[in-house]
Parts: sequence; C-alpha cells; structure tokens
Amino acid sequence: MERVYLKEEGLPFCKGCGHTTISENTDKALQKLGIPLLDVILVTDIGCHGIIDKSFKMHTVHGLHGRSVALATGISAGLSNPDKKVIVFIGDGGVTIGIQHLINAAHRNFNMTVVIHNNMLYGMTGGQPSEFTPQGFKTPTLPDGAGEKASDICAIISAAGASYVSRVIGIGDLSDHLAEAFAKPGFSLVEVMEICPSYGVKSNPGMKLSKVVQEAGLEIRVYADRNIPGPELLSESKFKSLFTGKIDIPVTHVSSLKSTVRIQVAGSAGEGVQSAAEYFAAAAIASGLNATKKGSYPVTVGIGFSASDVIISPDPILYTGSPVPDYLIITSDDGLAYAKGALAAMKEGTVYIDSSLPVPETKASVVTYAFREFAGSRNAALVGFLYLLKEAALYPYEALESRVAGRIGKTIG
Ligand SMILES: Cc1ncc(C[n+]2csc(CCOP(=O)(O)OP(=O)(O)O)c2C)c(N)n1
Ligand code: SF4
Repeated sequence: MERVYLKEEGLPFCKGCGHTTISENTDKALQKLGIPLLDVILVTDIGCHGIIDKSFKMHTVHGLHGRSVALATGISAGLSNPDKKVIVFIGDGGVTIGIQHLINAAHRNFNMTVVIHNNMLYGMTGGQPSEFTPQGFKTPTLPDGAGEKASDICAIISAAGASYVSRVIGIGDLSDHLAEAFAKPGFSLVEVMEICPSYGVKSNPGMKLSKVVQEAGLEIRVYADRNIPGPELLSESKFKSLFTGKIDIPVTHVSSLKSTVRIQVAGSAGEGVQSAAEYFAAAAIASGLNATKKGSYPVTVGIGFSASDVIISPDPILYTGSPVPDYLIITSDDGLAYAKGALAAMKEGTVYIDSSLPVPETKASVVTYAFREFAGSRNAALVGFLYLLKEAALYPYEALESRVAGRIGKTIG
C-alpha cells in the first residue's frame, strides 16, 4: 500500500522493531478512514517510538517523557472539533511515568486515541524495566528477570471509563484494530504488545512474543467498547474551540507581499518585545496576510532577553519555526547576545540594530537606528517594527501605526 501520512524514506528504528509495524499500520488505518492529512495531530512521547515524528507528514508535537497525553488533552480540548483526530504515541516507559494523565484523560473521556508501544522495557535508554515488564522477563539491567507481575493498563484504563480499549499483538496487519480505535468518539486506547530486538530479544533468546504475553496473563481482546462522545464533542460542552470567535481581525489594508517573510526581534524583558511582535502580526493579518508569532524568553520572565519570531505570508503558514530570519531587529545588549545564532546563520537579509550597540559581524546588511532613544526603551521593539515597515514595505505602515496609535506619538522619518 502506498504511503500517505508517512514520508517515503525508511523509518528510523532498529531492524525488526515493533515500532515500525505500528507506524506503517497507523498510515494504513488512517487511509482506510480517509482522514485528511492536516486534520491529524500526532503527539509523541519521549523514547525510541517518539523519533518517528519527523517521518510523518501530518502535524506532530513532541512531548516530555510521560506527558504526551496531557499535551494531547489540551490540544483536544482546544480544538473541540470532531473533524480533527488527535493520536498519541507513547511507550510503556512513558505510561509508567505519566499514568495519571492517561487515567484522567480516560476518566474525562477526552477525544483522542492513545497507542501504547509496549515493548515491555525502556528501549531508548538501554532496556530498563517498566511497570509493564512481565514477571520473569529479562532486560539488560534485570538479568534475573522482573520480580513482579506486570500491570494491566487495559484493565486500568477501561475501569477509568474510556470509550474504547483493546490489546493487540504487534505483528502483521494491525490496521483494522487501529482504524476501529481511531474512529471511536471519546478516549480510545490500543495497547500494542511488541518486541525490542536490540534489548528484549537479546536478553530473552528464543522468546515468542505471544507466549510471553499469554504467560503474563495479558489478554488479547477488546476491554471496553462504549461509544461515548468526549466532553469537547457534547453540544453543551464547556470546551469551546480556541479557533472560533477569538481571532477576529478585520482586513482593512492591502499588502502586495508575494512570498513568506521571517522576522526575528530580540531585546530585553520588560521592553514590550512580545506585545510589539503581536501588534506587528495582527497588523499583517489586517493587511490580508497570514501571520504567526512565537515568543522566546528565560523562565525568569522579568529579566534577561526577550525575543520573538514572526512569520508573515500571503500563503498558509504550515511550519511556525523560523530558523533563519530575513529581517532581524535588535534593540538591546540582551537581544544582541540572544541573536548570535541568527546573525551567524543569516547569509543575506537585513539586520536593524539600535545605534547604542556595536555593529555585529554578519553576512547580512546592517542598518543602525536609535530605536531606544526615539520613544524610550519600552517602545524600542515597536519602533523597530515600524522602522522595518518604512524600509521594507512588507505591508502598509498605517496598518501597524493605527493599531498602536498614541504609544509612539510621532511618525518614523
Ligand atoms: C522525566 C524523564 N525521565 C527519564 C528520561 C530518560 N528517558 C529517555 S527515553 C527513556 C525510556 C523510554 O522508554 P519507553 O517510554 O518505553 O519508549 P521506547 O524507547 O521503548 O520506545 C527514558 C527513561 C526522560 N527523558 N525524562
Ligand atoms: S532500541 Fe529497541 S525500541 Fe529502540 S528502535 Fe531499537 S529495537 Fe526499537
């Protein structure tokens, strides 16, 4: 079967790894259901299974170890859209670490499918046992075999109230099992029992997967099939989509921008960097463009650098990262230190830097301007964006000026 959701190149797992079977069957199951590529959001956990996200073409989000279901819960509630399919890939290690997230999401029946890659050990870190390692199963760090009985995640999640729960052996064609779970409203879970050839097989020579599963008392069957819609899908739901009603910027200006432009602004905390980037993005939308804005700052938000990456484009923006900016605005010494990477990476484009700062080394053109002096340090980033519009005419200057009326009090000359 031709791939639709997976890229054509080879998958990143060791030869014979069950994770390959799951990924290929996920592609096949989604094809069977005909879910549009960009309606699928895959959240991956930490572990070998999680390195698959670069091989898939749909939206992917890489979570912290054990926290992928918590992220997926937020995505599911934030979308509140039955046409979107949220899928979580997580290992038995991640389930061990974050089991409460699974119990809560199942209990509240959030709309998602969790696919547990249960290879009965922690693959990525060399084969430590998890809560789901069967008694007697050996791993590199437990050469005498696990002393305790494995927990039964299907029984736990079924008891928590999930809409659909099943356990399958991860060999051969699993696409119908996965498609069944993907099609259920509410919280569904498929635990795929598989092997890790690099650590599981080596520590248990001659092991037969189905025999290990059977001897562990883990039944291969459907544990729950209740067909209950998730809370976000109920008509009286308190979970309203974040995409309705919130972003309502009327188009009042016209931009002649023909292609995507990436802008990074780098300054100091407390100097209005994030709000300036938001004003600039909103004014781009008011000029008929698409815009994204991403903030970067240390956890101590009141001190140090504050930076933002803004993308504006006449076309839909499908990837919001902006590794190399076309324009870089630097308004303070904190910003200059932060922007070191961008300055080195820019082979062209323009850097606008406050005239109080040293002229940096870069292959881009450098323009100096007294951003800080013009309307005070609190407005330096905003002045930077206004100056950029004067110079580069990405969209009408007035679109931004009218949004920030009164903050600057004079026009940039
Ligand atoms: C909170 C936290 N604890 C520990 C780790 C280290 N760590 C990285 S991958 C991994 C094991 C992953 O095993 P599993 O979830 O079963 O996935 P697999 O590698 O088998 O696909 C661990 C313990 C981490 N990244 N974060
Ligand atoms: S180490 Fe094990 S779990 Fe990780 S990719 Fe290799 S076979 Fe798969």
